[in-house]
Amino acid sequence: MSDPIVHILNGPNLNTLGIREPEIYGHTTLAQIESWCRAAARGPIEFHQSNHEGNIVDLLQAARGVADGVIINPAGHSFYSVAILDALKIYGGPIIELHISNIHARDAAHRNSIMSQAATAVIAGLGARGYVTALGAMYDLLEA
Ligand code: DHK
Repeated sequence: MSDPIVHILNGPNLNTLGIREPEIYGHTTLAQIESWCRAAARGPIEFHQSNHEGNIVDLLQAARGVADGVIINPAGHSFYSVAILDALKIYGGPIIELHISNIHARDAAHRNSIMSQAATAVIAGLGARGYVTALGAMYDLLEA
């Protein structure tokens, strides 16, 4: 696929990366992550962050038929949002669920993502560089 379009969506509190719990999330800001993704992009990308569940649902609905693939860090929504899970199922294309931290090694509140039911693949624990890994993996999926 030439010039694949990838949308990268970020959930609540990821706008505070760089200052929030750096021992878990590191010191990289979301703006730095976006610039890494833009530098690694092989086609158009959209990069969004919202603290509001409904906005994430709107962004997923807008991605349907437009984005060839979606990378999503649902953040705190990962563990309970049936609305976002449903929107992921409606989207219809490949989805990479991304977490900066290794959620599987965390406390009970941050361990069991319901989003994985709708994800094509899950990346967790690679830190902020996981976004660039996810973008490369998305291009691999789209070319397969
Ligand atoms: C980010 C969050 O905000 C948490 O709620 C998730 C995820 C983990 C991350 O590792 O990127 O549990």
